Amino acid sequence: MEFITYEVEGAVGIVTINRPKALNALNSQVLEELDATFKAVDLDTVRCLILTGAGEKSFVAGADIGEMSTLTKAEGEAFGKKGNDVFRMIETFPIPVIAAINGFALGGGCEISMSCDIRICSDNAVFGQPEVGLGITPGFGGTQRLARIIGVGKAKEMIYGARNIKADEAYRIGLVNNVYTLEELMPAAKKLASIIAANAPIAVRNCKKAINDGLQVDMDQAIVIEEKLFGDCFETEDQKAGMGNFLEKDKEKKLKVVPFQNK
Ligand code: DAK
Repeated sequence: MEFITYEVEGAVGIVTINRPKALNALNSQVLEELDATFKAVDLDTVRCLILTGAGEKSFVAGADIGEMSTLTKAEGEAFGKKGNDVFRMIETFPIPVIAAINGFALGGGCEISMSCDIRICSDNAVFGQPEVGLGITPGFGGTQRLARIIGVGKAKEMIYGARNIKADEAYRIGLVNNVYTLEELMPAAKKLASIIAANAPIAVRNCKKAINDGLQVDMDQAIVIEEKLFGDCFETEDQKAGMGNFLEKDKEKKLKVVPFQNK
């Protein structure tokens, strides 16, 4: 791997896009390495991932403009598909992914953060979809995910106007869950990831699936999705241990930690 580093701390995996000379811009190689990194995550031991960028200036400054500038229509579609496949893989990844946004999150950078489950950022972060200023539409799901996260009106204002926003506004409109200083960002991300990782892993996975899948369908179908995923939990040791501990009034006992087993 030239542009991605991956470290594991306990049950938390940290994926870092490491191309700081280009502000971690996403070229084809970065996308391919991201794909390979996620596919290699050991899901028996890792329960939550953090995605961040190297350096103190940029999370991801977008898709690589140099690489995109010479694309033909067919190549543009292929590049878009490559990105979309990776972003969708992150969005539907079995375990939660936290974006720790340490600076610029523009274009594809804003888009990859929106493929993650939860976004937190440093106070120097800048978000935006500058594509219309470059003569293109957002191509990695920006038109779709931004509207779903912050609402249609705000998303249209940002996208049509190519208007960047700072961390405080991103927090105000719900694009990020919290803002930290740059020094506090990774410790906060790790703390959040550890809290998630300490909970029953199958239940957490099923929550992610229920929320994501349920949002794609109407409420009648959504609650059926939830019912099935809820039912699945009753085949797990965590459900028996978790409820047993409550009934035994043993508040000190932690949930029994069992390695996740695919059904
Ligand atoms: N691509 C390639 N290189 C980039 C880059 C990018 N997006 N952003 C920055 N760099 C490089 C710069 O070229 C520079 O390289 P050197 O000149 O040193 O070799 C280095 O990073 C440092 O950047 P600056 O010198 O510009 O640093 P500043 O602090 O002055 O400015 C900046 C920081 C983030 C404001 C500025 O770099 C900037 O405006 N960057 C571009 C931001 C941007 O427009 N991002 C959106 C890209 S468009 C699609 C698929 C995908 C997409 C669209 C369609 N389909 C297939 C339909 C996605 C589109 C995008 O993401």
